[in-house]
Amino acid sequence: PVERVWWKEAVVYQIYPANFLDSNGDGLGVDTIWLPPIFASPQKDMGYDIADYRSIHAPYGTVADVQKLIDELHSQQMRLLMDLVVNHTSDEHEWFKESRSSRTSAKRDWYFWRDPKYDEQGIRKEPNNWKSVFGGSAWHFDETTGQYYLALFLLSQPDLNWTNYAMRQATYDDMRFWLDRGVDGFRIDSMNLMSKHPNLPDGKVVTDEPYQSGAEFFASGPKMHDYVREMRAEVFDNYDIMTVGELGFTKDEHSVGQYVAKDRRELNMLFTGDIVDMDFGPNGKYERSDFHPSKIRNVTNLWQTAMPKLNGWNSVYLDNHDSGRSLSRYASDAPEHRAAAAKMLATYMATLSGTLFLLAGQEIGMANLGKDYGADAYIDVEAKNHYKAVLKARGGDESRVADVLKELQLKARDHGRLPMQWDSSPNAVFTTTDSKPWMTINKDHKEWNAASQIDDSTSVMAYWKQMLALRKQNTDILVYGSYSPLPESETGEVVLGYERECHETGKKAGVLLNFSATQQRVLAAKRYPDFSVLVSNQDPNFVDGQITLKPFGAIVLQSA
Ligand code: ISL
Repeated sequence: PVERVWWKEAVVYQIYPANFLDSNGDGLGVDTIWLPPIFASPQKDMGYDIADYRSIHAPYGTVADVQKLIDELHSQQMRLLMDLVVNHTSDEHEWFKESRSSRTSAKRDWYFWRDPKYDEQGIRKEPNNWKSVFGGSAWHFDETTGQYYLALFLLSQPDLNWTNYAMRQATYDDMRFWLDRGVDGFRIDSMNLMSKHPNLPDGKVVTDEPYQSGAEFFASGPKMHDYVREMRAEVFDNYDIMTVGELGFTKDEHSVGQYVAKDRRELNMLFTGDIVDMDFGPNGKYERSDFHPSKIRNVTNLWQTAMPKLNGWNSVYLDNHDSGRSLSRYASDAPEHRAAAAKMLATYMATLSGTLFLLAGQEIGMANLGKDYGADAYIDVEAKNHYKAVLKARGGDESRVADVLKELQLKARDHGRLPMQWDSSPNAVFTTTDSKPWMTINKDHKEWNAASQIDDSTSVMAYWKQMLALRKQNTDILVYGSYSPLPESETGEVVLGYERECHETGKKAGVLLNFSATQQRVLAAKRYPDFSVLVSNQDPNFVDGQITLKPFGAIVLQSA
């Protein structure tokens, strides 16, 4: 049997700090809050560029305010998860300022500094061909000392050199600073980029662009597991906390197992990212690739079946601040389907094994910005850089980048960062000022908002509450139970079906989810002659051993 722990049963609610307001106590049934970085930062990457890990970005408050938040959450048996961004800092961090000041600085080696290379014409070149995640070279020349520094994200986010022992110790001290104040765990940003290949070799040339990914030399490098284990032994093990690593680039079963297999004493769980990448192209996020329900079937079956074998634990999520809303990408935000589709996705999440992570707004069916928003609505660096680069490559002609805008309308990080839609008032109550809010407020908030759903028993929010309550009541089946996929021959191509079973009691739940906008007949009903309907987003129809699922219909059946 699987060991029971609080963090396995947790329902985490991710709040985007720049977007939220406050809560008035109407419970959704979540018990843990994840706050992406709220620390002192120039905000070039919405706080993922930290200038001081021990102070708070002034507009958000102070360390004392966070202490109050922690204490209040604890007094309500809730918990706080923070972002731990230690692959890189801001260039305004004292460590970097000192490191950059001279070649002999005591902190020089805390970051990656390398001499330039020169081509045959004597022209200065970067130390290698690695490309930044946000475009351009990952190396930046610093006039002060005549060397380049490495920054895999923005040039203002220099990468920390984890081979340096003193840097690691200083970072562990920063972690203890928050854990000693009662923080209940960390989501570890860009976790597997901390160990790079010691020689920083050129990445394999796969495109005709000047810079190449290079990920094979900076993701899950040779020392990665030593660092995670050290972090765990020196810091994490002294507290009762949860740890979630964000895993980029390497996400095969074997590599994943190495981080989460219980006996390896590394992390509790991971975000492998493949669930948010299902409509990315092979050469990049903004390349066209249609979502098909077979993709979610494959990813779900893969990790739900693999994790128990690996003796690890799953994270269950569909949305985060780095992508478009799952509702718009994998289901439907068309007016006639939106509520059913949001409920179907809620059914999916709440009936899988793992720790749940909801992005604020999912519970009211928030969607992407509509197709009537132009490129100027997108303000995140990733979207902007990509748009500008393609526009430039196509001669600056706006009429030739319609395909790029189409991809942004699906996947830009901005959608995951839309201000919370509290009500139908002009600024959705998110802000009371008359000045322009920092970020577009989706005009669909007039109809899709919390206020209109809170007392409506048929709303998406009411359905989420029901699903989360159901999950709590059936922890033995839905959190800890085994997972078996239903064969496609019984569900059809576009319906995802699986069974969950409690190890101790043998009690079962059958889940059927229609990921299409058309009605589907499902043969799997034959399995369930004496099952009852536990929950559904439609009136279930049983006819001759078949179930008819309406567009985006969802049914959970339960054995007696
Ligand atoms: O956002 C992405 C794709 O659109 C990812 O490649 C992302 O950059 C990567 O998963 C790392 O993300 C994390 O670190 C970044 C930050 O911008 C992201 O918001 C954060 O989730 C740099 O700190």
